[in-house]
Amino acid sequence: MSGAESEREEPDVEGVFGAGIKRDEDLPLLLGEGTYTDDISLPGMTYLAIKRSDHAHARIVDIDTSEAESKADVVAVYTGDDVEASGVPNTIPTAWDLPGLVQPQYRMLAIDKVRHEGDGVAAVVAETPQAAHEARKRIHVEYEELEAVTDPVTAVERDIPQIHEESDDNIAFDFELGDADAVNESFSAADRTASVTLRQPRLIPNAIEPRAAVADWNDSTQKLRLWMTSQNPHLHRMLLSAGTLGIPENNIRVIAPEVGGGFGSKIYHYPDEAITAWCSMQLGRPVKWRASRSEGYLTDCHGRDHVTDAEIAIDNDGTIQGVRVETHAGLGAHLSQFGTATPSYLYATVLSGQYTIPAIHCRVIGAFTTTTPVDAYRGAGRAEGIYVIERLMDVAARELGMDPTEIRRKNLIPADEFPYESAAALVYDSGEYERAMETALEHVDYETLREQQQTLREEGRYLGIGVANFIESAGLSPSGLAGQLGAQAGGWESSIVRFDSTGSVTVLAGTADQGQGHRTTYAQIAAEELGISVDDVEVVEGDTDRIPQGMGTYGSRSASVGGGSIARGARDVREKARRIAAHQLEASVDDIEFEDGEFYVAGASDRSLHIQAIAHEAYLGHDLPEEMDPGLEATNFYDPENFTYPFGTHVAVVEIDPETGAITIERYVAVDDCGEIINPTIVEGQVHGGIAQGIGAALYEGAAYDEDGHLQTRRMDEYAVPHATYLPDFETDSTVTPSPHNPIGVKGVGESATIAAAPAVVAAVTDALEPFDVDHLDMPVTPETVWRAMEEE
Ligand code: MCN
Repeated sequence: MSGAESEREEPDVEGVFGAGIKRDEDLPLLLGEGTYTDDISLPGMTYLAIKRSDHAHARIVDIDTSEAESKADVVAVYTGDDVEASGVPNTIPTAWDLPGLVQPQYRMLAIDKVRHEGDGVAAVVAETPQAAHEARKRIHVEYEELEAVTDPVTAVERDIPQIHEESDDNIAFDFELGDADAVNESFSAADRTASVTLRQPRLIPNAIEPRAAVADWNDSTQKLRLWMTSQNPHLHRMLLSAGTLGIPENNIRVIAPEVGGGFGSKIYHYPDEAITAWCSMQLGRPVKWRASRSEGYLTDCHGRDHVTDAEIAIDNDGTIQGVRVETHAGLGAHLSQFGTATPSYLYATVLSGQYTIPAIHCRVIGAFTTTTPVDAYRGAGRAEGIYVIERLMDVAARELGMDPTEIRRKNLIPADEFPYESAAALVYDSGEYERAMETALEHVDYETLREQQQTLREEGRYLGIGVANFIESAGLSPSGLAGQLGAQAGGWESSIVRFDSTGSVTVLAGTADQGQGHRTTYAQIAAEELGISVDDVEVVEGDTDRIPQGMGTYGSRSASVGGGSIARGARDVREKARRIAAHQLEASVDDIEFEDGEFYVAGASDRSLHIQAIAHEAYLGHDLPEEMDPGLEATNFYDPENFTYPFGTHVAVVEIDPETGAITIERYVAVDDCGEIINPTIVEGQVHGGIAQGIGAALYEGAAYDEDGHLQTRRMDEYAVPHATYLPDFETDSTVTPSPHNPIGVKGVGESATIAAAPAVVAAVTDALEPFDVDHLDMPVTPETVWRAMEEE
């Protein structure tokens, strides 16, 4: 990556902060030496298969388990009634409350009704996986079928089947943010308005490793060990403890070994991992469960599922006066942990995007449907919100006959207005939006490209240029604010930075990697702060018995919140070491300077001690300052004062084949600003993956249900995950605008490119179709939809 220079001083030790070093984690993974949950093998292991509903909505009349129980090697078969009778709390709790939220009980196995295809109705445990799968087929469930409803708008209309007793209109919440009166006034006062109705289809996460769990309950110690594919082992420990199994937290050890991707889907506390643990508790034997790919498609939380009416009020010179948004958000059959927060606070609060918009109002109706639960998927909430405002910018430009970059440029929040409080209630930390946008436009030589577009149009060729400006709100915080908004968990992160007596360092981090490269970047942070080599730092994540506390990895929070905690902990360690150095060098603490790991007396560089030698002294404990305890480590809890706000501009250039509607992405330019960059190679990898997922949403992906609520896209050959061959070369660049409140100036990056790519690509396609008067096409924009739009002109 090239781009604007960082204001940060060049790192003084090779391979630390800012260096694009190779990922430390890759070699064992490439050699097949990684240990994933399914690799865990324990003596006496049994295997669990979950009988799932093949109806979207039905009353359970009877479950006959006798034939399954009689099969060879079957250890036990359990139904929802058995779980209920065991006396455990049996609730899969939500982690985010909203005013007036309807919260029906979500159990480990259904007992009265099934509410989506894939709802668990029985669990069979056997000596072998084959026996468990065979026996599952011998569980006979009698259903009384009920009507299904898969669309969030239809779901809340009258005379539609009621999914939960607790909600007679299928509405879980009716959320509002912003000032409706101010927006009404802005619409009356503005010269013009423009509007768009858009659908953001359901996306199915496609982590390489399906979800899995291995539970081992020890009856004599009353302790549970649970290996699982988790993005947040401590959160899983907390949710399993009180709400679901009724075991004290300190009797549960959750271990997330290597995790092969998550994209949000492994944040959640699902019934499946919980029932694995419950079965182990019943049997006193280890139990393993592993989802098949199709089982994952039916049960991993989906993303998006929004239907939105959006309007913008603008003056003739392009000045935005107001934005009004109403969204029906499909929540699926049950409330997933952040299923309430994602379409409300994570969505409505970013509707100002990069622009000064005086008045914003957003209403979100959260609707139960008889489908797989919906929760955060890469970019969650922010992706949906930025898509809305960027589509509005394009339709407004069309309405005014302005260039899409001109209306954007006119309304950008100026660099000198930060911190900037938007009308959607967020205070952005820092930004230089124009710099990123102009950098991206220079890369594509925008003016020349527009001229080329005209020339090609005259030849009957349709080039389209799409520009998307985005912000991200990464690292939900501070905890107090999150709590006021309904969060049932904190926004902090925790770590321990520990020297051992031989001078190597262990970082115990509360986040949990699924491919992001934490072991490398965290080592870079600690090495930078302590003046040692990255090779001397070991990073440990994903085990609640080794790492005392943590909140996990999601919302692009690990670098800023987790990394911030590590930097602060390392600084505390360095300060303790400085006091030991002062004592041993017989100088005042204020006279001790630090460089490249060496403490020396100011003006006398021959009197020095290396931090790794001091670590040895700290554990010897023979000669420490009075009243200082031995050891050299620090525990840190870091609760940031605000989110960080990454931003950038992505430009997509497409060509449409007028004969077939086929879309070719000719160029894709991404300029991202994630503050200080810890590792540019890893950041570029994150941007590449993010663009691929954004293009996937724009052009290929989308879960489809039939009218009976059966998932039609239930296999990889039915759900179009973007292949590398579908994607162009990505041209990436960066600008660096540090976050002023983060200890290391970083902002998140993990979701940025997904947020930007979908609106950039859709904008490019609609731009290509301008001669056909097409303002908007819903995702996924396929050759068929393009062709039809051209034909209908
Ligand atoms: N980084 C950096 N400099 C910065 C910011 C980040 O070097 N200024 C590095 C970080 O240290 C980290 C990586 O980039 O190694 C991503 O950091 P961050 O943006 O903090 O995101 P998280 O680590 O919290 O990861 C979560 C984010 C999310 S929310 C999804 S979804 C997603 C994503 O990461 N899922 C992924 N990227 C993924 N990448 C892989 N391979 N697999 C997933 O499941």
